[in-house]
Amino acid sequence: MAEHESLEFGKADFVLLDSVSLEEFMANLKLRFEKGRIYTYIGEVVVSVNPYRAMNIYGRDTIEQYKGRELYERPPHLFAIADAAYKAMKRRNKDTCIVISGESGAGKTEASKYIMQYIAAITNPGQRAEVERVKNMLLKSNCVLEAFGNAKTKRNDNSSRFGKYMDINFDFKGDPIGGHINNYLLEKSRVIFQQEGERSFHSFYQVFLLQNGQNVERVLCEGNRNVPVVSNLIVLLIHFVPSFSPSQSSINDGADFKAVADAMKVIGFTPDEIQTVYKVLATILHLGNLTFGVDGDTTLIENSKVVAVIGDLLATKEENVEKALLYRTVATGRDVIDKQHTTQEASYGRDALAKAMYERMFCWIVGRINDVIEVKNYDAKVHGKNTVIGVLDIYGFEIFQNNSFEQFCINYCNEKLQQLFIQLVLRQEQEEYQREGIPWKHIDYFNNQIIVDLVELQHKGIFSVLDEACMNVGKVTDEVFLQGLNSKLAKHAHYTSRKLSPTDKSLEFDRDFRIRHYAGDVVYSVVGFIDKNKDTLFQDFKRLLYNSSNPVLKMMWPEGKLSITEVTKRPLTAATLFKNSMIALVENLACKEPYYVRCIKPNDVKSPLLFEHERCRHQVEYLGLLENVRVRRAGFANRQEYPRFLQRYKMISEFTWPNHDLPSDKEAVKRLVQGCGFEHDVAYGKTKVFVRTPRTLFCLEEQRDEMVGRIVLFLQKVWRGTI
Ligand code: AD9
Ligand code: MG
Repeated sequence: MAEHESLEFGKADFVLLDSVSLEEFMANLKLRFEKGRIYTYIGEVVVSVNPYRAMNIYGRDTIEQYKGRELYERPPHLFAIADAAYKAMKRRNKDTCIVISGESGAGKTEASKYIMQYIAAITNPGQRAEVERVKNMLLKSNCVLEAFGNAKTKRNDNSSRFGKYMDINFDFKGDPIGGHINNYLLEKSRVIFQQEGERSFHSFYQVFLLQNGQNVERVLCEGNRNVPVVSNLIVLLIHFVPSFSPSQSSINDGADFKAVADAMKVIGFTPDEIQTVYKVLATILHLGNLTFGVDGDTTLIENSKVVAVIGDLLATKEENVEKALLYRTVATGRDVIDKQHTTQEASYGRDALAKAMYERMFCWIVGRINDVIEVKNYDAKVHGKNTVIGVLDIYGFEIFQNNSFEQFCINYCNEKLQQLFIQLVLRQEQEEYQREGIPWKHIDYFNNQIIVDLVELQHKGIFSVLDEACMNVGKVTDEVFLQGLNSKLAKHAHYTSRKLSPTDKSLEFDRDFRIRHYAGDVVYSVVGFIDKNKDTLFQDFKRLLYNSSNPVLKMMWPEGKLSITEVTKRPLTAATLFKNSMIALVENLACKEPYYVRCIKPNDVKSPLLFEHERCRHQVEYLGLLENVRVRRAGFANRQEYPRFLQRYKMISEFTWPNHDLPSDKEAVKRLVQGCGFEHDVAYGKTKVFVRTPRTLFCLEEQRDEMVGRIVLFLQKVWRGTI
């Protein structure tokens, strides 16, 4: 229970509600939001409502208030959860993780940054230079990754278009000594196409920034101090980024550009590397302007000047670029021939190249950051185990007008995280009470495993059906994939399509299917699923980039080294890669001690004033927050095996110190607890003692500290011979 907060702000912990009902929950959430209290606990889970305004609650003074304190000593805050994860790691030498979830725009990325800032602020009291360097890198990496991996969507002006899991490694003193970032499936289709009202990745606008109201043609034609590489370009129309218009009010591309350039320098990107990044961005924009035509039987590039510019940017010959765009090298038996593309194939290749260059560059940037932040010179034998706090900030559940393969993957990822929450918070907890024989009335919740299975199950799941469709030789269409789904999933309660529900006019024949997700219904259009899953990039492009005389670019494309006859293996599909990475992520999180932040988006218009009841209620329901309160309320904050409990607290009771003569440790613990007067707050399981409220544990800790102090004093006196 959080103290130091007046009741006029509502209940700081939902566990303290007079009765657990949706109405009471919502009333408390709303009251707190309106009073500017954006955080509320459910035990150790933080529920956060996006305030959509700057809050004066993240400064140095607030950090000091939370440092080293117990969760319930201060009003609810992200800092308290960060501190709890940090303390658990330090005290018990355990890896912990903070999982931040919620839909798009709910405030996950902001939360992850505050958590990192807090950890940076409370560590390294000794001001060791190497630790300061690591902290600085970790913080600076955010700004770079956001520039290249975030974009404005309809839901969020700074929407993460990739998933991010960051490990922060600590030494035995509890100071950060390094880290590692895993990135998940960047939404690269955004490079070539954005829905109306959305933008491409911030990086494009930052680099070709629109300072002083200059428009992009002028920037690109006349050059820009910051972007010398594009100074000789002639670009009249930018197809890939049609929304290349003055910055959005909430986004300051000019200022962000400076911050990113500075961060890249601090992280250690060399001038050549930074130039190459700009060149890749410029290449992508130029690719967008390439058009193809035919002359008799020959496919040709209509605006060949652009090819010359691309050749320059990629440090390769113009004719090599042209050949890679118009031909495909194929091996037929022992012969190798150049097969000319149709205009359609050439356009496909151009788009695939643009997407792949961006994605590869993004992964390369993450790799470079990892090079710099990885743990160095740490010998566990000498310094003890190095422990980890993982912070997960991934794209939130999203529903757009038009939902495609990317939304499907993003929403599947959110299903996986919800499943993890269910397993760790709702299910395991209840199972343990039953196992231990603690009287317990089962609390029902919706288990979304059925939807996770619908997507990922071998042979039967949607990913499998998609992969099967992609394996077929000959012309495989998205409709064939949809037919496959219809035949395999006709009876599934969470799947439907127009064929299966002919009267449902919201679904188009041969195009749409609908999934009933834990967070709501989403209609996906199958258009593009096959292509995006196959994710084909002609080998010719890989060779083109590998053979560039720009060493940085070459490094990004090592597989271009292989000749056509050496490339035999069919690469894994995008769906399989994503599924495998999600399964690995969940396994990784499950073996750490988890802390949760559950973010709620109060309205769809980014208003600091509006608490849209229906929108919020829906989120509270699908996040399972009410069930969380019920389990928590009926449950126990802490549990320990009897011998361990005894070991820690035996000095506070005359019955157990220094040893007890009771028939079992369980009996001894009972005696100890009775002696302290905590009987009402404790239950005894088969192997463990369960403590209901954290306050009891806190009192036990205080008494222990006092006794340990007295014992030490006593021993000192004995040694000095004064006793
Ligand atoms: V997405 O799934 O990446 O599309 P997020 O990450 O959940 O989404 P984000 O953290 O980017 O959302 O928050 C969206 C916007 O809400 C931010 O750009 C801020 O303008 C605003 N926000 C979020 N949290 C806070 C906060 N604690 N204080 C002030 C906030 N503003
Ligand atoms: Mg985000």
